[in-house]
Amino acid sequence: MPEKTIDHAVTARSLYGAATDPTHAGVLSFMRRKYTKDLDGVDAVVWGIPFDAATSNRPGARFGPQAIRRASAIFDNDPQYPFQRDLFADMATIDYGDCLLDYGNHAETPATIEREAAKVLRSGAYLLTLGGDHFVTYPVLKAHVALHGPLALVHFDAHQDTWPDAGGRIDHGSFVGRAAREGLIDAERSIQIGVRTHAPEDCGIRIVYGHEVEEMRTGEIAETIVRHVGSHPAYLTFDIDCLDPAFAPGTGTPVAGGPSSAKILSVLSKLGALHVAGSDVVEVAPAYDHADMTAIAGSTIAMYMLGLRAEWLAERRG
Ligand SMILES: [Mn+2]
Repeated sequence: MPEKTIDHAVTARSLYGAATDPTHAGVLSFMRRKYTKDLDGVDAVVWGIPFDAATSNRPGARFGPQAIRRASAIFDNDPQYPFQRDLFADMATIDYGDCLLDYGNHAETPATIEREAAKVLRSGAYLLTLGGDHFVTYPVLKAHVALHGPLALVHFDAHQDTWPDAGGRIDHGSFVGRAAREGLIDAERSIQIGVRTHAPEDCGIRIVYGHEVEEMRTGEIAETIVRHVGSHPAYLTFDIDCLDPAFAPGTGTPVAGGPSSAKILSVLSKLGALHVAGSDVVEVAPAYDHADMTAIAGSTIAMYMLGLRAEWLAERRG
C-alpha cells in the first residue's frame, strides 16, 4: 500500500501537497487541508459560513460547509481532473474553519462576516468561501471590494437576486441589487449565467438565461463571460441552484430547467483568462440532498475554483 496520511487536516506538517487519507476515513476539512487560523505564508484559504437565516424558502444551507467538506474527501492524492496537477504542489492552502455567528442576533451577522473576511484578505491570501445561503456573499464581497475596488460579478444562479431591498435586508434574494446600487460591483462588467426567474430589475447586468445556456456550447458560454468581463478583476459566486434540480436537489430554492453539472464544470474550466479576486459556493442544503449529489457538485465546483487559482498562480510565478 502506498504511504497514506491519516487525519491530515490536523496532522499535516506542511501547507503544500495533497493529503492521502483514506477516502472513507479521517478528519474532514476541505480536501484535507490543514485546519488552522494561522494565515502566515498562506496562498489560499477555504472558509465556511454556516448561515441560512436569510433564506426565502427551504432553510438548511447552514449545513453546506460540512456537507461540502465531507464530499471533498473524494478528491484524493491523484492529480486533480481536469487540471492535471496536485493543486497544492505550489499553493499553500488551508481550511480556515467556520465563521462564528450568533444564531439569535442576525443584526450583527453582516459586520461579523465582513470583519472576518477582511482579516483573511489582509494576509494577502485568496479566499474561497463555502455558504451558507446567498446573503453571505454580500459581506464577503464588501471585504473584497475594500481591497480591490468595484469588482465584476460573475454570478451562476437560477435567480438574479435583485429583488427589492431598501438597504437593510438580510435576504438571500437581494444582495446583487444592493451591491450594484452601492457600487460594490461594476454592473456593466457583470454577468449572470443560468437565470430562469424574473426579478423586477436587472441593474444593467448581462444575463445569460437558462434556455440560452441549454442552447449554447460550453466554449461559447465561457467566451461570452470572458469577453464581457475583460481584464477587470472579478468576484465569482456560484449558487448551486444554477444547476438543474436533477443534478443539485439539495438546495433551498430549486428551479427546473437548469444545466447539468458536466456542462457547467466545462464552462468553469474554460475561465482561466479571468482575473478572479475571490469566489464562493453557496446554497448547498444537505437535508434535501440524495446520495450526496449536491454536495459532490458543490465540492467539485469549489475544487475547480482552487484549480483555476492554482493555474493563475503558476502562470504568474513562471
Ligand atoms: Mn439562487
